[in-house]
Amino acid sequence: MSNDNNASNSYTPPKVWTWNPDNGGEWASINRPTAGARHEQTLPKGKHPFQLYSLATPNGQKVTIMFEELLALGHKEAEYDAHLIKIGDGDQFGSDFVGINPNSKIPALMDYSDDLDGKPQRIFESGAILLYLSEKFDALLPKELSQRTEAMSWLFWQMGSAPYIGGGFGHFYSYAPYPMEYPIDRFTMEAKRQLDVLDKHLAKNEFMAGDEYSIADIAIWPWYGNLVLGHVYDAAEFLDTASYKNLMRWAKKIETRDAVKRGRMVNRTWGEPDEQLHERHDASDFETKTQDKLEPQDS
Ligand SMILES: N[C@@H](CCC(=O)N[C@@H](CS)C(=O)NCC(=O)O)C(=O)O
Repeated sequence: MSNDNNASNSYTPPKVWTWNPDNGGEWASINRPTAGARHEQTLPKGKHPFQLYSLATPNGQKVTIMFEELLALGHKEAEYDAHLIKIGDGDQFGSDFVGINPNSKIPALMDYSDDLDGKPQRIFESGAILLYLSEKFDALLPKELSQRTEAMSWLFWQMGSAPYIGGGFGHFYSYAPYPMEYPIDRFTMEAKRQLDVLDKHLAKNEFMAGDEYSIADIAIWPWYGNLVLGHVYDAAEFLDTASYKNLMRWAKKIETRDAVKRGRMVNRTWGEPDEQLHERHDASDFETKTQDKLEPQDS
C-alpha cells in the first residue's frame, strides 16, 4: 500500500462473501445480492401510447428528454405518461415493474401504440429505449451510414462508461459512508480521463456524431453535461470541469434546448419546486403541475 490512509485498512476478504445488510452506504437499505420481485405492486397506466416508469436521475432524463425532443419535432404519437418510481422506497422491486425490467432499474418503458396490434412492447435499458424510439419515429439518428455508426459508437460508449461515473466516482465521492482515498483517486482519474475523451472529440465536432444533434447527445448529456455544469454530485470544482472548454460549450448549448429543460423536470422530486414535475400526463402539466403550483396535499 502506498500511503497511510490506505494502509490503515485492515479488511481481509473471507473465503466466501456473505451479505451484511447494514454496510452503511446511502443505498444500503435497498441493496440486496439477489434479483426478482420483492413484493406485489400494480403499476398505474395512463391514456397515452407510451407509459414510462422512471425518476429524474441522469438515466431517467435520457428518456424524458428524448420524448420531449420527439414531441417538439411534431411526432404526436410520441405522447407519454411518466409515472414516478421512488427507487429509495424500493418501487423498482414491485412485481409489475420487474415484469417490464427484470434488472429492477429505472427507466422502464411500455409501448402500447396502435401499430403493435395489441401486443405491447416492453423496453428496458436507457440506451435500448433511445434506439427503439429513434427507429420507431425515424428521428434523431443520422441517416448516412458513417454518421449513424458514429452516433451508435458514442451511444454504446456512454452505456459502458457512465457506470464508472455513477457507480464509481459518484458513489465514492457522494454516497459512501466515509471518504476513502483509494477509490476516490481511482474513479476521479477515470472520470477526468472520460471528460478529456469528450473534450478532445468536441474540439472537432459540434455534436457527438458530427454536425447533427442525435441520440448520442441525448444519452451523454444527462451524465456528462450535468456533471460538468455542477448539477450532479456537486463535483464541478473538484473535477475542475471548467478546464474542459469544448465539453463546457457543448453542455451549455444543449442545456438551453426547450426539450432538455422540460425533460429534466419530469419525475424530479428534488431541487427547486418550479423544476419538479413529479408526474407528466399532459404537455400542459409543465405549466400547471410543477411543485410550486400545487397545494401541499396535491404533491
Ligand atoms: N444501465 C441502466 C442503468 C439504470 C440505473 O442504474 N438506474 C438506477 C437509477 S439511475 C436505478 O434504478 N437504481 C435503483 C437500484 O439500483 O435499485 C440504464 O441505462 O438504463
